[in-house]
Amino acid sequence: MKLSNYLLPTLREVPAEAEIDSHKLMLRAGLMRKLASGVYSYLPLGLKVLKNVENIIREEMNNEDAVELLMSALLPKESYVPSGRWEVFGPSMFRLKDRSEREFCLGPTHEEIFTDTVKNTIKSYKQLPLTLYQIQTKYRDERRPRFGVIRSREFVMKDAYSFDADQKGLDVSYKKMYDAYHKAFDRMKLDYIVVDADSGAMGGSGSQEFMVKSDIGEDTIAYCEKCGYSANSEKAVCIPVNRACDEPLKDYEKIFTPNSKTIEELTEFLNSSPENFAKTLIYKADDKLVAVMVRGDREVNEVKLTNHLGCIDLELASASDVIEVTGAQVGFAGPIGLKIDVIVDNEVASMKNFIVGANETDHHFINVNINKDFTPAFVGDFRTIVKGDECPHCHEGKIDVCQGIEIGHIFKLGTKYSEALECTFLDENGKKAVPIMGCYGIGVSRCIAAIIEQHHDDKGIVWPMSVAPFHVIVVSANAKDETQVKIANDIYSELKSKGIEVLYDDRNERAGVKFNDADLIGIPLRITVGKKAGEGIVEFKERKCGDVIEMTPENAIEKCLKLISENL
Ligand code: 9G3
Repeated sequence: MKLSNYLLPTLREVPAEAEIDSHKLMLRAGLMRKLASGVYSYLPLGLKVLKNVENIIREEMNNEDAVELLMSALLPKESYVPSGRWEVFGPSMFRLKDRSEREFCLGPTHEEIFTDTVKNTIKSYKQLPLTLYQIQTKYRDERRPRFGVIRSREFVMKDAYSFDADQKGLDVSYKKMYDAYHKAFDRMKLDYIVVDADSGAMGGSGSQEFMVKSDIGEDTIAYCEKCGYSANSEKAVCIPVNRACDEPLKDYEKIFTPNSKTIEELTEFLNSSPENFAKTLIYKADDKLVAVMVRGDREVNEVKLTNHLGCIDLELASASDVIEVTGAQVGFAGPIGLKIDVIVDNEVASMKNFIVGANETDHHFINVNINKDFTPAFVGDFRTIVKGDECPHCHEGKIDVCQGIEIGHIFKLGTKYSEALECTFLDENGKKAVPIMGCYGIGVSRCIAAIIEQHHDDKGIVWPMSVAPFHVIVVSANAKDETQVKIANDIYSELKSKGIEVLYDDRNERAGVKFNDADLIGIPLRITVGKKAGEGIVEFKERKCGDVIEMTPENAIEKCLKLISENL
């Protein structure tokens, strides 16, 4: 490809909204352009990378006997009604009507569609196991799109769905997908870890996330260096720190705590510490108010709470709701005298003589004790794991945490969707049975951003050979020098004839501009045809190490072929 008739609008500066390196670089290197909030157009270079990432995934999926198809992205409401998800997804689902007022959505995920397809095509156990997949654009109206394609409202996903006759079969299908993901992400040169994850509304018997370690990752990963345990902090089990001193239980008493709304203000006023305080947060679960108590220095884990309550929507109650249910301003809620359920974290259940809000503005109770002074509706693990916690797996190591970007998520679904859609097959005894399902997602466009996050420097992107939009860039230092242009053209043609993806920067630009652009767009190998071209000397440079080596054009071509075949 010759740059003089390509579309590569590189930028020096990017909009301030681009906060993270990959977002800035995808704009600066001319891979994409924003069309609307969370909506991006792929320009030629970005599309080439997208296709390379897709093909790696496609090869590894096919390698594990998965079968590719392509479903519609325009889906009728009727498809989502049997599973109840037409309502569940609420404002996140893009909904529209056709000219006859029939309701549709832009597909956010396709469990129902694939299950319905299998329902209408698979009749016998002999046709199982079957894993189907697609690589397709998904639509989710994210409340807060950010970080470019990492959290966009339109994105490319590989979504696969496995159908087995029994649990054992699912375990085999799941393991095949697990292996395919490892191979695909390894080929993309991603540094990732697999963590136990929450299955959330998906149900099923468990799921795992493939997380790319990154400080800008929205997910928090809890891991144990000692035993290798790793889990999304949404799911990680917390071992309660029992400070159960054997001091005698005292009687609680009300104290005046003017304007001590926050833990800091309260502990300072009472000259105490957060561990002696149990905070009470009022939540609205769907349309029911519930109180949740965790130790003063802990955070409520809303995923664990949602799973326990089985609610669809969970959010902190509004100030007016809090005032109504506690009779006090926000910041003074407590368990004593509340008319709503009080759910208590395990740690609070072992605390003695602790401090709680008095459900009266500017007042707290001290020396409160669970079961003596209030009865919880439920006691369980409702806090979020923190660095330094005891490892819930080996109970010897200490938990550490890091941030991650989720690039893959695989689920053992079970029969939730096959039952909901009455998808059946005849088993070997001729009896009707329901397929056991798994589902497996990869954020394809998100992988591009993750690769850039992990493969860039201060000059720009440093593409791994396996996903690079071009393997070699040929630069003629002076487009007006006939000798240089001829030699550059010959090298370009020779590489092309050998099937190499080569970009020829034949623009009438200063050499410096060309070198900066070559570094910015991150092509792995560069051949510069400059002053010494007439002497049969060109410059060879690998993007990732930066050394410039002089050699003959023939040797430069040989070196490219060798490095490409070694690194693909
Ligand atoms: C929706 C909307 C948002 C969603 C979903 C559906 C997340 C939704 C979970 C999954 C599970 C798996 C198949 C591939 C692997 C992941 N956000 N999820 O289902 F309608 Cl608006 O997507 N789906």
